Amino acid sequence: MKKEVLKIAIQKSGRLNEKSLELLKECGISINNGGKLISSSTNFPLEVFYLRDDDIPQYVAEGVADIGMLGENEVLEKDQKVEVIAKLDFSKCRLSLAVRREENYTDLSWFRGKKIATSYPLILKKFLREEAIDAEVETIGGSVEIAPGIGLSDGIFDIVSTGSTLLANGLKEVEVVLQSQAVLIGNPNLLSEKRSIVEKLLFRIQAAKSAKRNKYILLNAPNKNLDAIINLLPGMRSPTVMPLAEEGWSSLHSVIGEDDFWEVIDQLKDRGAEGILVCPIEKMIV
Ligand code: PRT
Ligand code: ZN
Repeated sequence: MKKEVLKIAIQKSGRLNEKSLELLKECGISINNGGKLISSSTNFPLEVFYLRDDDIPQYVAEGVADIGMLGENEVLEKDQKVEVIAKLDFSKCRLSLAVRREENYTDLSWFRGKKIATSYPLILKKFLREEAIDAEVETIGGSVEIAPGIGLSDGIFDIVSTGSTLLANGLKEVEVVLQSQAVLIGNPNLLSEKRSIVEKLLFRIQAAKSAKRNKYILLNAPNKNLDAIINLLPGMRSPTVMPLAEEGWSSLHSVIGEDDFWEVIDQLKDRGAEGILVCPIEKMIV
């Protein structure tokens, strides 16, 4: 019987391409000569299709590809029959409404009767409908941020990341409509053999994601303060504690959230922790 191969669509070039390939690499998947239209993995039943992100939802819905990696914003805009299997924690951005800096913006009702330029008409129209705002939507392919400046529209609805594009074009962000990040989507009718490959891939993705969010921490602590320090560092089950050669001291190993580390560092020092090492984790199976 022919062995099933899972077909994944990723962006050919652009903001998502590198990160998508990097994630596959972190999952231990080696890809042959990337960059062509199709390439295959040497050590995982996976074939990679390189496409424009706009086309990925349709290809996945039609079963040309089984799964795909792209921005949630594009998935919502294309509104195809696909399911979101996992959030991937990269390419985070938001879709926002923005107006000229000098406008006296009060609230959403400002947009009544106004013209808004966007490359995301479906998401915008849905939002305006829900908020009962009657505004005109002007669909344009790109460079949305210049539309108010050239008199094409009163406001824009576009992707914002740092906000510097808005700033450079004399605009201010007034409403955040949607938060977005890269997601893994799938055809809803995958056969069980392909589903089990997706499960395997997901397991690896979760391990890579958890590893990124956490750090391995090692420190030396006086035995009398061990309980207090352990309370700050609960780890995966509980920290590992080993005696140091020096009497009355122990070495403690644990796992800590990247975001939590800076929160507890002062408390660790207050409790006598010394020689604190924080190291990256490559894979984490919880
Ligand atoms: O060629 P193809 O169609 O495949 O690519 P594309 O040009 O449609 O997409 P691309 O590569 O620009 O972006 C792919 C995805 O990256 C988007 O769909 C988002 O999900 C995500 N993403 C994350 C972003 C940004 N951050 C981003 N900052 N996409 C676009 N931008 C642009 C935005 O359009 C605006 O012009 O960057 C500008 C805003 O950035 P700041 O930092 O100035 O606010
Ligand atoms: Zn695109």
